[in-house]
Amino acid sequence: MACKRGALIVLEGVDKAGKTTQCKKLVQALQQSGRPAEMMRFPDRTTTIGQLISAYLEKKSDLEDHTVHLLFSANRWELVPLIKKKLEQGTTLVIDRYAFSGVAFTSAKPGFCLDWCMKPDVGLPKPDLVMFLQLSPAEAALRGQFGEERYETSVFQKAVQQKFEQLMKDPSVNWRVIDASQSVEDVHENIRTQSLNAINTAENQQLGELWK
Ligand code: NYM
Repeated sequence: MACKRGALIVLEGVDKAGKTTQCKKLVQALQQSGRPAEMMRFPDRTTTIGQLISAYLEKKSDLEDHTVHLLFSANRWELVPLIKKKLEQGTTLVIDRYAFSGVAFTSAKPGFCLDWCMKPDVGLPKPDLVMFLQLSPAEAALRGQFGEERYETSVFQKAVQQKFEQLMKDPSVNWRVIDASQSVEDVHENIRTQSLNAINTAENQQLGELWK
């Protein structure tokens, strides 16, 4: 490898936990300290597959549940060449949601098991660090109404939270639980410290394959 690789860092959590705000702040802080960093998000609604997903989330179209699950996964796979290229070039990627959201949201629907939901994402680039922004449903409710998109109800979000808790029991993934009820700055400081450790460790490690 010509230069030290960047780290793959993922932020996960239920809706309203502050993932997007924290991803942006982390990328800014890394860049300001001279470390190349970029943000990505899933779903990436800009691609052709992403546009199908976006229409589904906005309730402008209906898709069969297995089908949309596979589209969310395909949306990650289509970005894998870019992810690998950036990491090889030494850029740290901070990603707002990844395969864990994919599994947690679909498996919260009736008739889906965790195992089936994980299969399409087996072998994706494995994150060096996954931070789960923990926020109770009561605290999430204090942050205002849920939006208008599909899945944005407190009942469904509670089911999603339980699925994330099951996924976090997997020791093959480097999970950190972050208390998202603190102030934006305190949460940021925690995330920044964890990320700097992950970046240092990743430099000397090969990129892994998720759930393999
Ligand atoms: N979502 C996100 C899924 O159902 N499966 C996935 O694989 C991913 C990445 O899409 N409610 C859901 C979670 C969110 C919604 O995300 C859109 P965002 O971060 O609000 O754009």
